[in-house]
Amino acid sequence: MSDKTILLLGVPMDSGKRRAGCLMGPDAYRTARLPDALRDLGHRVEDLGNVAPDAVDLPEHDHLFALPETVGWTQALAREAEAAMARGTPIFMGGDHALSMGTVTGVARHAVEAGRPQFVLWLDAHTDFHTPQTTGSGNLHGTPVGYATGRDGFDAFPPVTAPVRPENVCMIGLRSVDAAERAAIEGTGVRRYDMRAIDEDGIRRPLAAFLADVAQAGGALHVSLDVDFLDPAVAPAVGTTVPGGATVREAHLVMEMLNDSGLMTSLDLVELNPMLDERGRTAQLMVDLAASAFGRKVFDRPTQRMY
Ligand code: 6HN
Ligand code: MN
Ligand code: MN
Ligand code: MN
Repeated sequence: MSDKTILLLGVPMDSGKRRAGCLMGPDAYRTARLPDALRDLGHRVEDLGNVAPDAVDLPEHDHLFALPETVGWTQALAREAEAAMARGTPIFMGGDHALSMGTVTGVARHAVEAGRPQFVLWLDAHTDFHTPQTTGSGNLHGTPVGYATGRDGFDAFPPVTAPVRPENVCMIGLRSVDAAERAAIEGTGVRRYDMRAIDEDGIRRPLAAFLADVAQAGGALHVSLDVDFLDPAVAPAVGTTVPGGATVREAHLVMEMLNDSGLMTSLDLVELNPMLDERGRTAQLMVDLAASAFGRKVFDRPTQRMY
């Protein structure tokens, strides 16, 4: 039993794409008893309620969906995320993946002030590496990694004062990458493991190597878990399903290794769309995965794994 202070922040954000429903995510996590699951593990849990977007004075954009609202969320979330880091381990209950524009840049600001490098583990079918110029869909949930790593073209958004080094980003679960994203990401040091890599070598090895680097650097580690990281057969409640995703056990192993490592400093749970769920099974699976990340296990392991 450990005794972390976990801060739950609801982010009822739906502006990152056209299909509505993610705004119900925070209440689905509460209904699926995420707070109790974490308390049962011995942690102090504070539900800080829901964040609201700042009002910003910007016109709507022809191509980008809900740009002003997304900028307002980014500004508010960066502030809330930075503040939460001083008090505990925040879990951002989304909300769509555009929320990570705010959460990642906010936690990175805190890390830089504390003199620690920020690392990001991106668990997703997608790289979300677009910019407002390259996105074909105009859906800004496809851009948060581009923004947080300091790519050009986000002029309408708050300036990124603490960009995350691409070398410090590790993506696992990839299986749907647009041509413009692929071209851009191939020139960077972003570590990317597609599903073929997982099929061939398993999920443990790349994650262990990344965690070893985070530990060695004394880094802060933000984890962003997109529901579509999981196979749609086990996690149907997401608008961007892509077949061939992670299994229930692969996902739990990632979370269990994160807990063993003691390295995770903040967590996003994103893209849950309760409108698309089946009897709450996806919400429940996400709660169970979060519980694994905070210490739920079947049996204790006699020795800590070496990273
Ligand atoms: N997500 N690459 C596609 C787009 O519209 O830019 C899909 C983005 C998915 C976003 O995974 O959070
Ligand atoms: Mn995503
Ligand atoms: Mn600060
Ligand atoms: Mn995705």
